[in-house]
Amino acid sequence: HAEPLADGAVLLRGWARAHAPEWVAQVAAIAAQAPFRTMVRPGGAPLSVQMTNCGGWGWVSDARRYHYAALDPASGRPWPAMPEWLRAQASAAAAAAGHPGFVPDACLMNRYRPGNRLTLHRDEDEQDLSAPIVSVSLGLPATFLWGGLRRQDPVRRVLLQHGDVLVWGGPSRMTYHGVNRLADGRHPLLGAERWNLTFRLARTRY
Ligand code: MD5
Ligand code: FE
Repeated sequence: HAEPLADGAVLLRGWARAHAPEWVAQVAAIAAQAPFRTMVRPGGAPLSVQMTNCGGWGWVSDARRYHYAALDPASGRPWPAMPEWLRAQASAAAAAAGHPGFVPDACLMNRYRPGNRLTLHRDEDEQDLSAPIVSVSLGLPATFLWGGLRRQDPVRRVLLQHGDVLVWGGPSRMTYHGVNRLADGRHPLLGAERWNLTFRLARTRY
């Protein structure tokens, strides 16, 4: 059920659904150590989505910059380690999408509540842009906005549902993308929330 969306981008519909309770338990265990929090953007405006991380590196936004940090700024301690189960799932999804050998060192976790959104952006804080990103959606559905290589390019809308896995690599790695405001709703596992996990290679291994 691999659905090519563009050169290098593959949607694995429902790939994570069978093990969704395990995904939820893994994320809940991480959030118990490093809680979801509202980050601010350079300039000071808060991000709408709440975030946390696991792995050797965590993506952080603060009033000065976006960057990857080894320590959780809220606690001063390292981010929780990436559980081996999550790492293996991300590697398997990448392989199923044509990117064998992907070993992520960072997992950013986004929590959306109704009304939360992610404005159009590119993921460009990673050192090795040739590595793919594996994105896992859980809970309420969301409309993913998927543009082109330039901000002003037309945007496609793709509904991301519970258990969907998107793999972005190659020429599509640097496309502009975002998420529309989350509509109200209720999901059996997550209630009125959507969780999105993005597995990345933040630092080059060479
Ligand atoms: C989300 N998260 O649903 C999305 C899914 C983020 C983010 O955008 O930065 O946390 S990840 C979708 C994605 C990742 C990397 C590249 C591209 C899309 N892309 O080229 O379109 O919370
Ligand atoms: Fe992104």
